[in-house]
Amino acid sequence: MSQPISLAIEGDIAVITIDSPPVNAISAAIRRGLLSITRELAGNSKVKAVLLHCAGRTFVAGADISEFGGVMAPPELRNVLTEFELLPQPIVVALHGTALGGGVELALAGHYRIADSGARLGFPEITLGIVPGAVGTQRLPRLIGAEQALQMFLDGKPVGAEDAKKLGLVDEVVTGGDLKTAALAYAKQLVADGKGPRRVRDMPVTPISEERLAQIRAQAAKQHKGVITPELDIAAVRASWELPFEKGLAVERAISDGSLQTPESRAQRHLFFAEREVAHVPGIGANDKPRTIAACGIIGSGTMGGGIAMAFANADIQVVLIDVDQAALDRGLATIRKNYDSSVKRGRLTAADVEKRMQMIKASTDYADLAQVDLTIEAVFEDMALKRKIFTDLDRVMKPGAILATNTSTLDINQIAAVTKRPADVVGLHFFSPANVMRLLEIVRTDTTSNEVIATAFALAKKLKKVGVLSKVCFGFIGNRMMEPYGREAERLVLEGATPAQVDGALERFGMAMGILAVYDMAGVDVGVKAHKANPDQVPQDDPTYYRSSQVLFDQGWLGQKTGKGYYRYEAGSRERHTHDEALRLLADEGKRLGIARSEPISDAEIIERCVYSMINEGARILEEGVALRPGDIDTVYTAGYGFARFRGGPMFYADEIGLDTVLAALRKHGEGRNARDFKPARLLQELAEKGSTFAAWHAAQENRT
Ligand code: 3H9
Repeated sequence: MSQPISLAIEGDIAVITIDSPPVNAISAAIRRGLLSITRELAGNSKVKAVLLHCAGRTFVAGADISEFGGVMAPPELRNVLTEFELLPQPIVVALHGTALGGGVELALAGHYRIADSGARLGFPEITLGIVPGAVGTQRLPRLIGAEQALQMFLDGKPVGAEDAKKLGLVDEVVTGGDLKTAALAYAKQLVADGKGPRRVRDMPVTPISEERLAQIRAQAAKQHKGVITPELDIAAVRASWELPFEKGLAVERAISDGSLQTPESRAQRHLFFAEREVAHVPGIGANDKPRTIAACGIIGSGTMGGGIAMAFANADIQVVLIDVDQAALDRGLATIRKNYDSSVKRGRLTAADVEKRMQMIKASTDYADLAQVDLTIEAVFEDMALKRKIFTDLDRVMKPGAILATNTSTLDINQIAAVTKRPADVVGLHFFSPANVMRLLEIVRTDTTSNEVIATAFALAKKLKKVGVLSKVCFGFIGNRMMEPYGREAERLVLEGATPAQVDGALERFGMAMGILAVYDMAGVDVGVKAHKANPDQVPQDDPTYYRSSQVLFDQGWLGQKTGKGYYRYEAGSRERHTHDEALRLLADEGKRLGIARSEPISDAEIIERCVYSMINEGARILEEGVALRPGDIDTVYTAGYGFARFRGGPMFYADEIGLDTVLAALRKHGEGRNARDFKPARLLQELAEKGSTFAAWHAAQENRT
C-alpha cells in the first residue's frame, strides 16, 4: 500500500504527495508525515521550492471527521501547519477536486495556490457544528478580507476555482492540461524569479465594521436557527483583526476545540456518517451491479409526478410522462414550466437550462411509449385497485430488465408486485413533495425485490442528488409511520386546550422546520382525513379523540391554506398564520364534549414529550421489526425529509442524548389515564432504557453479531 504522504525530490523542487483514498482526509498519519517532511526540508538548502499536491480524485476534503469523537492523536494539525508555513522555501499548493475545511487550511499554510479549473474550495464546518480549527479563521481573513472569510465560514458552500481566484484565495487557475505539471512549472518560475515565501500570517487584515457585522449576524441567525456555531465563527474571525496572529490563534484554538464538544456538533457529525452509512445494505455487495437508468417513465402528471419528472430532468435523465388525457398532461407540463420559471426569476437557472430540461420530458397518453424506458414510477393517487391495474399494464409493455416502481406512501407493495410476472423488479420509490426539492427518497423493499434492483435504487438516489434510505413494507414505511403518533398527540393537545400556535410554537422552538398543524394547513387538512378514511384497519375504532381535530375542521370545509382557513386563518395570497378564532372555539367545544378539555395550562415540555417521544417510541418498534436497518437511517429520514432539526441529530440520536430512561419515564407518565395502546413503551426502548443503554450501542452490538 502506498504511503498516505510521501516526499520526492525532483531537481531542486520537493514534491509532497498526499495519497489517502477516498478523499485524502487528514488523519494522524498524515499529520505526523507532514511534520517529519517539514522538518526534513527545513534543513535542506538544496531544495529551492516545495510543491504539495494530492493523488486521486480530490485534494484534501478536510480533517478526518471520524477522529473528532475522542482524543486526537498528536501532533495537532494547527501546529503542523505553523511549522510548514515557516519553511524557508516558497511553497506551492496544487488544488483539484473538493478542497474542504482542513484541506483549505492546509493550502492557506502554503505560500502560493494554483487550482485546477474544476476545483471547489470551501469550509463546510458549519454543517458539522464546528469552527475551523487549523488556523483558517486567522489566515483566511488575512488573505481575502475578514468579511469574505466570515461569509465563507457562515455559508459553508464551496466556491469554484475562478471565484476563488477573484477572492484572492488562489493565484492561478489551470484549464486543461495536467495540474501537477503546471504547478511544477509555477514553482520553477518562482525560483527563477527569486521569489521567496509569501506567508499569510504576515498579511494585514481588513476588518468588518460593527454595523456590517450586526447585519451579517442577523442574517446568520435567520439562516442557522437554533445553533451557536455562527456566533462562534464571528468571535473567532473578530480575533483575526483585534489580536496579533499568535494570540488570534490561541482564541481560535479555544473556540474550535470547544465547538467539537457541543451537542449540536455531535448531532451533525452523527448525521454526516449516518447519511453515508444508509447506502450500505447488508447482503448487497459489489456483485450487485446497479442497472443503467437512462430513461424513466412516470405515470401521473400531478404535483408528485411533475416534481419527480423535474428531479429526473435535472439529473439529465430522459422522462416519458404519462397521464390519462392531453388536458391533464398540458396542466402538468404548465406547472413544471411555472416551477422552472420561478427558479429563473430567483437566478438559480437560465432560460436555456429550462428549455433543455423541458426537452427532456416527453408527454404521452400511450403506455406503448414506455417500451424502452429503464424504469417507470407510478405516482397516481392511493388506490390499490388502480395501482394493480397500472402494474399489470406496465408488466405487459416494459422491456425485460426494466424496473417497476411505485411512489405509494401507504399501500402494501407486495400486493402490487404480485400482479406482475417480475416481482423481483418491483420496488417502492417514495418521494417527498416537492419531489424536485426534497432530499429524501425512501426505497421500499418488498419480500421479493432483488438485490440488484435495490442497488440500482441507491445509485439512482445519488444521481438525483437525494439520500436514499431503505425501508421494509409496512403502513407508512419509516417516515409516515412515525408521524402517526406524533400527529395524534398534536391533534389531541388542541382538543385538551392548547392552541395550534402553542403546539406548533413548541415544536418549532424545539427545532422542527414547521409545526405539524401548520404542515396540515399547508398540505391540506383533507389529505390526512382521507388517508385515515381509506385505511380503516389502521385507525383505532374505539378512540373518538383519534385525529378528531382535523375532522372537526374538515367538516367545516376549513382545509387549510387553500381555503384560507384551517388550524390558522390566512389572508388571500399569504401564508402568514393568524389566529383562527372560530376554529379555536369549535376545537375547545369538541374537547369538552369528549371530556378531555383541561383547565390547567399545557407546557412546552409536555408538548415535546407527547409528540416527539411518541415518535421515538414508534421508531424503536420500527427497529425492533427490522423495518429500518439502523437508528441512523431513521435519523436520516427525519432530517432529510421531515424538517427535524439537524442540530438535534434526528429523533433516535436525540433520544440517546437525553437518555432512554427519560423517554421511558415520560411515556409512562403521559400514558396514565390514556388507553393502554397510545404510550405503551416499545419492547426495545424499555429493555435499553432499563439497562441504561442507547440505540447507538444496540446497533453497534447488532453489527458485531453479523
Ligand atoms: C475540518 O476539516 C475541520 C478543520 O478545521 C480541522 C480542525 C482540527 N473525514 O461523501 P462521500 C468519507 S472538518 C472522514 O460518499 P462524495 C465518507 O464517510 C471536515 N471521512 O463521497 C465516505 O466513506 P464511506 C471538513 C470522510 O464523492 C467516503 O469518504 N470537511 C471525510 O459524494 C466518500 O465520501 C468536510 O466536511 C472526512 N472529512 O463526496 C467534507 N469526507 O465510503 C466532508 C468524506 O465509508 N466530505 N469521508 O461511506 C464531503 O463533503 C464529501 O465526502 C466529498 C466527497 C464532497 C468530499
